[in-house]
Amino acid sequence: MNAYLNRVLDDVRTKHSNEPEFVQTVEEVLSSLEPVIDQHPEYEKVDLLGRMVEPERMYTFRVTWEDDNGNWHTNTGYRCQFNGAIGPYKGGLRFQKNVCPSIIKFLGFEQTFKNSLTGLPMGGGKGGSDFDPAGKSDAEIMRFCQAFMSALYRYIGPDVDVPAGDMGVGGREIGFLFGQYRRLKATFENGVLTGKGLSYGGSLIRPEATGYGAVYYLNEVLAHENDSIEGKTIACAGFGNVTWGICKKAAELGAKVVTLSGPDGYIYDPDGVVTEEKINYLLEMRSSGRNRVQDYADKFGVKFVAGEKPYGEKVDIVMPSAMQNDVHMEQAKQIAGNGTKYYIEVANMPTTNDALNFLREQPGMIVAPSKAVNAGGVATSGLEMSQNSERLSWTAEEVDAQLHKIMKNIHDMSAAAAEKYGLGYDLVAGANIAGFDKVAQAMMEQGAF
Ligand code: 2IT
Repeated sequence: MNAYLNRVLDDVRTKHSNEPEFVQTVEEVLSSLEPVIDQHPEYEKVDLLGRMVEPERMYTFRVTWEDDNGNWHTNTGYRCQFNGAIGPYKGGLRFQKNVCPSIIKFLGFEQTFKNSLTGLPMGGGKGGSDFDPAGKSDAEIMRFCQAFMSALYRYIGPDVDVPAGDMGVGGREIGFLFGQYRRLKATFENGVLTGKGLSYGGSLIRPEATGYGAVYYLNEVLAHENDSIEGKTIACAGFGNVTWGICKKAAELGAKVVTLSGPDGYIYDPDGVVTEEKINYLLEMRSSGRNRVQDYADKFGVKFVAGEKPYGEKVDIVMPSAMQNDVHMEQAKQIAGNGTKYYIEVANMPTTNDALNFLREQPGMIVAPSKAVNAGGVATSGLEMSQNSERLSWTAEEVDAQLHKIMKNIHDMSAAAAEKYGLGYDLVAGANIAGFDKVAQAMMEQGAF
């Protein structure tokens, strides 16, 4: 690798040795950029990469809340405003026990490139808290969200930073967060958050968007291979909002998702998660707060495998849609051994770097990166922001048509960027290069920041 890239990477490894997820994503992205850096010696002069791996700013704040028994708890809240060169910071909030600076920064870094790929004017940001939503009552969730927003509201705004949901933050939480923002600011600035309910400025299709977008992207890959989605079997992981959207769109197009997973294990449903009853049951499992995928197996009488991941099942397409680093070398070898042709990442950074490189080297296997595949979620958040600023709402058909166009464009731009640098049909490198190009250009034109 080029000397400047190596220097930046070494600095990141040293400086962030206690932040493994952040180092991992920087290594993954920078490893694609060599041909670009070689062609742009001016980037080294202004230390463009050194700037890109340093968040513009990052807030850490105390969040104190009271549980239903009158006991008080203290959590840490974060908001990382990673890169604002092409638009207001934009990205989700994650509420999960393991949230820490490394996870927030890896997500913020990924988000910068992802948002750039959408073609919409959104910078990269991410936030959240080490609050564990499991087993909390609605009233506890409300009090936590209010306390969280009481600290966050001064750092965000429709033209400043626009948070949304991520793991542990859905429509219910966004409602409470927006209510508190409105109370504190005494203005109706609904463009400050996305993923809102329809009654106060949410967008149709936003709940479905990440999953639908992933399937639209998959369809572009299949078309490139003169293949079709009809009759294909898909292994998904997780059973959250994203997996739900994939099941729905895949079923509509004649494919079937045959696996789901949870912290307790995975299920295999040979008939597929295809009926309305099964697909809706995912929402029930989520809102029950039990966080168990075995409930699906019990209800529909299918196989449940305790403590295992679904990647050993033989399928046509693997779409890891649960969380970061779900697929290690062991799972990657199973996937390759099964002769799976399409490895379509969905969750943010679901694959360790060694596993990802292994899969990319498999002859005939096509690997698509999460920052491109899951970008339909944030893209539709961008469409929600447009509707809020226009003070009107688009129909589901209008939003879906835009989403579809954006996903096709992301695929085509990534393929073209890889092609331009002689890398062939390399969607991983192509997404990194295409996402980087726009942010780099904006930073260069804006001078030192
Ligand atoms: O990872 C992501 O792109 C999200 N959690 C959605 C972010 C957004 O602003 O809609």
